[in-house]
Amino acid sequence: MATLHTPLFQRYRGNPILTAADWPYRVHTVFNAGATLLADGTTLLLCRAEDHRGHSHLCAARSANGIDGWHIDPQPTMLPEPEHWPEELWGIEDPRITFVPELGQYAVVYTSYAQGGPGVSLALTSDFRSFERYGVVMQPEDKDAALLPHRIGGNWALVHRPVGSFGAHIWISYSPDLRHWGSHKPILQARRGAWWDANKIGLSPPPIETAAGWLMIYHGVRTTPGGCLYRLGLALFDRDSPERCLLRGDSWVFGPEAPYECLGDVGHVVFPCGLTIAPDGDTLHMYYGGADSCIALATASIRALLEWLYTNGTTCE
Ligand code: BMA
Repeated sequence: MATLHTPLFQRYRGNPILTAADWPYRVHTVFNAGATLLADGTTLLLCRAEDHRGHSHLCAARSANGIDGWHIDPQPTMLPEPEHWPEELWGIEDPRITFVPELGQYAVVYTSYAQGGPGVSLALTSDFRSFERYGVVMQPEDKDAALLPHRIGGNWALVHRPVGSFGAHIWISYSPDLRHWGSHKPILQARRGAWWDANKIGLSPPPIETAAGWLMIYHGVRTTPGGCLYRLGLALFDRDSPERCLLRGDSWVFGPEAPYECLGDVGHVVFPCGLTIAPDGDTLHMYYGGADSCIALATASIRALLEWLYTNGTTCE
């Protein structure tokens, strides 16, 4: 029986690291930030900022150590542009960042939200100041998406979470050009019944490429009479065929416990969209939204996460 509440992730003592009170302009909340390391080692967070209409935009915060001393853009970094991109009418949310060496650019994959529901949009940037939008790459209802950093068998690969009568499971799709997507395959299913990840699952940060395969931190949602609980679990996918799930943990590895994770606009939510890996190649900094109201940091060892999966994981059906 796997251990619950393992100390695989350590919360930073100074959490939350960023809140609306830190913002140089008026916002209601900041949460669910994408993350990356820039070439000079600076940590960049692309934060979801919600205004007082309830609409979100993205704002960059930069820090030398990824912990404190954040320099936040004085104005929104990426605003919805519904005049050109109608799918962004109600905002842009939950970015995941992937550096793509072949393009020499960062891919930002985010949720665009309008009357049709949430969909997945993609933009490329080299500086997080200007963005080349590709528009909707997965039509509604779909979200929780990230691009893998290199082609797989000649095609780009996008992990995402469509929702339909078939459920809310994690899928992968492929494209020759980042615009035309196909070969859609479900890769990880929400469980049913009395499981922590019974009702919906979705990719959290972009999958981590390791020698053992793609390590995925995913969120699982359990609907309860008191509301939804968002927790995190682990799964491992084949490095050459990322649609092949190798192992999945039965228990969650991180869940809402701290006050800033339990109290806020949406309580009992931990929701990471980004992580960075330290120069040691093992220590990851996971940035997550707490209760849809702040940005917090937890650290973990990739080696320890993999060891945990080997010990506690079960093979995927
Ligand atoms: C999900 C997403 C996240 C949010 C979470 C909890 O569906 O919309 O942005 O953090 O719900 O409210």
